Amino acid sequence: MKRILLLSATFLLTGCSKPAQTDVTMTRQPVFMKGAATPFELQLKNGTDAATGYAVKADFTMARMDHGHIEVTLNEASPGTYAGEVALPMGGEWDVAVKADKGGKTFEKTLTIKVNDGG
Ligand SMILES: [Cu+2]
Repeated sequence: MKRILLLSATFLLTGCSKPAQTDVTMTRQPVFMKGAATPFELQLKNGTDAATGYAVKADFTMARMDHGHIEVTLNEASPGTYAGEVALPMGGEWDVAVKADKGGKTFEKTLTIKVNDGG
C-alpha cells in the first residue's frame, strides 16, 4: 500500500513539471569567469511555435554543492528567445530551474547544465 502511494506521488510530481505544450531549451550556456557575469539564452516553444510574451526567471543551484540560489530575470531578446546574465561562483554541474509566466499560466522546468571555465 505504501509503495503504491509513493508511486502515485512520483507520477503526480512528474506530471506537474511537464505540461504537454510548452518546452524550454538552453541555446547559449553561461561559463564560469571569476567575479564576472556571462550571458545565457533560453528558447521557449509552444509546440513548434516561439513562446512569446512570457515573464521568465531562472534559478541556479549547484547540483552537488551548496552555493545557495542565484536568481536571474531574463528579457525577451527576440520572439521566444530569452536572455540573461549570471555570475556563477564556479564551473561544474548546475541545475537551472526555469519559471515562465504568462497571464497567470505558469510553466516550470529544471535543466541540468555543465558549466565550463571561460576565464
Ligand atoms: Cu560548487
